[in-house]
Amino acid sequence: MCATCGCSGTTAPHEHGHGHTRVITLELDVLAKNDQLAASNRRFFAEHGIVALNLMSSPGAGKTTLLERTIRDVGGELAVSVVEGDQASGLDAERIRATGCAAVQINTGSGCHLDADMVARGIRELGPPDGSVVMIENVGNLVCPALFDLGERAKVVIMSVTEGADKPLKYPQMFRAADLMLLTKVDLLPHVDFDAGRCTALATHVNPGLDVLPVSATRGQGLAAWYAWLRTRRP
Ligand SMILES: Nc1nc2c(ncn2[C@@H]2O[C@H](COP(=O)(O)OP(=O)(O)O)[C@@H](O)[C@H]2O)c(=O)[nH]1
Ligand SMILES: [Mg+2]
Ligand SMILES: [Zn+2]
Repeated sequence: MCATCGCSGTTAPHEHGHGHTRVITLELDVLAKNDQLAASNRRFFAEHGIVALNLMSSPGAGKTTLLERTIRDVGGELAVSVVEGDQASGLDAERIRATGCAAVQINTGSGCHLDADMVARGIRELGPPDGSVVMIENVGNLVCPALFDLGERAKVVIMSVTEGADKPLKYPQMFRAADLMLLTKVDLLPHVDFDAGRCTALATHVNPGLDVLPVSATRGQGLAAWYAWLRTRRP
């Protein structure tokens, strides 16, 4: 936001004649500082043989449901713990703890993404064991979580079939940043107007290196492939 007049920084030049150079510089500073802290997180994870994954999606796409199911299915094989990010409440961490898995909740208040410093603090509180998997559930938002490196091994975007097949074109930064797209809620495909082939084609158009796996966290469809992908990332 423009510090002088409070505009978004994208409006046409104003009468008071100031530019927006300072705003842009500040944003770059924030990202540069975040990148330093993310590098420190990445070193910590590497030293301890920990695989951290950054799970991102719109609100309600099914991140927590997927985590609950994943922990139930492969928690005996992979030591999993969870960092939960939401603006408010401890609801998701409670859902994860109900599976018997350790979880810490980070509340971002008015913030709309997790940053590397929040994750560092969450990890200190969580104390994940060496050789384990840390799932980081980001704040539900398809925009700025894509910009903030957390020091993770891989970024996973969870896209549900109720969101509209055009989202990879509208939010390309997210789909470009991701290593894997889980196309979830495929159990609902018979009931919604959603072209899964088009969505996959658009996602791989913006990111030709993107892996795509169709899954249903509630019915179990495709989960074996997700667990196989997870095992290839294990320490
Ligand atoms: N039909 C169906 N519903 C799902 C699936 N995964 C999640 N949901 C539902 O979607 C809603 C939001 O899920 P949640 O995991 O809280 O989403 P989050 O905000 O991304 O963590 C809940 O009502 C879930 O039961 C799925 O695979 N199939
Ligand atoms: Mg959630
Ligand atoms: Zn944000």
